[in-house]
Amino acid sequence: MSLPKVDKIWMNGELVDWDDANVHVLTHGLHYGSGVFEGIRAYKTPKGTAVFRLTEHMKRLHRSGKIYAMDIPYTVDELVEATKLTIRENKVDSCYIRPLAYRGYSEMGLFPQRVPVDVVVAVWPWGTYLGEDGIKHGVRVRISSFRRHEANAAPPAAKASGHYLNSILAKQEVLASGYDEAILLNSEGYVTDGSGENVFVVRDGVITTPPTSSGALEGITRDSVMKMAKDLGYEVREADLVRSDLYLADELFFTGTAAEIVPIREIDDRLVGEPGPVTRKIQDIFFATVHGEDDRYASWLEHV
Ligand code: PPE
Repeated sequence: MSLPKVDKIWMNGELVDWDDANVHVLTHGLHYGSGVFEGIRAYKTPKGTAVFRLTEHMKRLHRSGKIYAMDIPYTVDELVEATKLTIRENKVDSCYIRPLAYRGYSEMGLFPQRVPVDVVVAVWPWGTYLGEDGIKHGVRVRISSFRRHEANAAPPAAKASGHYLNSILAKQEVLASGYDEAILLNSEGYVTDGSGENVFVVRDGVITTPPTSSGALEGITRDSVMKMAKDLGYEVREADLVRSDLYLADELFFTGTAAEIVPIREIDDRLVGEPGPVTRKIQDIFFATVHGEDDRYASWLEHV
């Protein structure tokens, strides 16, 4: 997927031309993955463009930085304003938003505390990550042979650039065999999440998702879906799941900012089937919310 260009990227407090938003090849983050990032979406609503849970995402960016003892030189509020400015300036009414804070250029080596932290916020129009057909009919998923990195190796609670090498291994592996997405188990064999999505299981009307202690990211879509599902009257649990819990599910779906709400129609060559009623209800309420057509969660929309 090539990047659709817009005009400007916010870089360390200034809007610079898209083509000038470059870094030196000796940037620390490029060598060691020493960065933390976010993925956020803005949607067109009847009241103008709104960013879904923008403040929550910027808080998570700060939490990711804290885990790596990396002070982000802009407050959550400043990053919120920078994002709104970048969206307005580029005149996009819906877009994906990628804030990134990374160790910049000054020194090499594994003690980065003196290396400055650079911050960028880029936006671009980006269709749903796993495709429109995936949203409608579901995706084919395989459990990767690569395990999720554990909390005492690289804490999955940090959405850190270097961590995504693990997801890349998993995704490359399953795409090479013709599947659409990977799910990773942790070293104990419990389900964590997808390469870039949280996972939910529906069985006998009960909705379950792995706890963050499994190694699953504390997803903001995950949190939103848990709240919505409870409000719809479903019992929602956070519990450890093994792979056969996926095989025996009535319904399975992914949640994530880039992917949105994606049904899983096949897992390890076992049929789950066309998206079921619970998944459909969650999709309906989620898409209505982000498009400003359902006022119940209007406080999650931050207008630009
Ligand atoms: N797990 C992982 C590993 C993950 O990367 C994401 C987001 C999620 C769960 C869902 O979290 P949330 O977006 O807060 O609901 N992945 C981001 C980056 C994806 C990418 O491939 O790049 C995203 O969806 O923006």
